Amino acid sequence: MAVNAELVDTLLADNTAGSYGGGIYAINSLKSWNCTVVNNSVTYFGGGIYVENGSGEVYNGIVLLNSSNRASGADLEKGTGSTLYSVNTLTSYTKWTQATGNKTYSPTKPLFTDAENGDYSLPANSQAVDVGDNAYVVSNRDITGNTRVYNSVVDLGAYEYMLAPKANLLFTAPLGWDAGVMMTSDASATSDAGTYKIGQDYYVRFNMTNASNVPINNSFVARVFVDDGVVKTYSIPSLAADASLDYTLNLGSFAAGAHTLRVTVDSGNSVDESNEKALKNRSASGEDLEKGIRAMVPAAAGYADEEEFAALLKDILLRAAAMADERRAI
Ligand SMILES: [Ca+2]
Repeated sequence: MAVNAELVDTLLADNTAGSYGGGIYAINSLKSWNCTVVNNSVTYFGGGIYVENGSGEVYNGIVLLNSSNRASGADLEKGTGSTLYSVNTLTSYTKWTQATGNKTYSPTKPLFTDAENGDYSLPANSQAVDVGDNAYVVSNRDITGNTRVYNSVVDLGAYEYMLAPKANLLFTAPLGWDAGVMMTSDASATSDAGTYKIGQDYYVRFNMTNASNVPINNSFVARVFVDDGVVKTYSIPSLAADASLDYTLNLGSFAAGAHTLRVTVDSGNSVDESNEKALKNRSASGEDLEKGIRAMVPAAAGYADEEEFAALLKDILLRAAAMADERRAI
């Protein structure tokens, strides 16, 4: 019982009262946003809600299946001089002073997950999902702490339906790194090497993150490929929510020429990821979460790097030109 009540994201269910208001008894005014008032009972007035002497306002609510010993008093009732307003509320009540966008309860359509056992959350196919009015959303969380609003339109009642969250595997840059996957000739480097040298060891460093609040409890593998051959397979038994793993692998030295490095994770589809489809579509094979890096090793063995090689070429050409000039002079 309250003199003036304001309720948000509240479940009032399975209560009983004597004379007034099985779920809510407001002596003066009542304002409620996203409240579920169900299966309450009263002996006389207002099985769900009773507003005695003021205005009762119900926004995006569910008010139904309440009962009274008096047939007319099941869901809502008001005292003389009180008013009852509702916006986008799922109810069987029809005597509102003013109602906008109310939804008619259908007992043959799904509504709650398991009302018999006290679970008044909403299944995906509930008649209360995505039918509210976002103009009357006053909280960014529902009764369980889930996001309000999910899927663009607010649901009715205390619970917002949302798909079960999934794990989300990503290559992410660790603190201080400039990429989630990089190739370098320095095992301690934090950025991709700009120049590659003959006869030098190369390292691949990568970091994968479970960028979700759902732990991965099944094992999966990450593989490193050089020129499409597997050079290392990492078996990862699990990955906690928000957890990251860093790997550094010495690939040894490369022969002169172009080489392709590829790192994949979960190519066996053992993790059900929320972003899997998007990442798969981006990948070359259509199957792996992957990131490819092309490493160019200078073609002329014996010269330290591309810049040195280019300078040498320029020098050779200048000398050749000078020799040609000398010959013409003779
Ligand atoms: Ca929704």
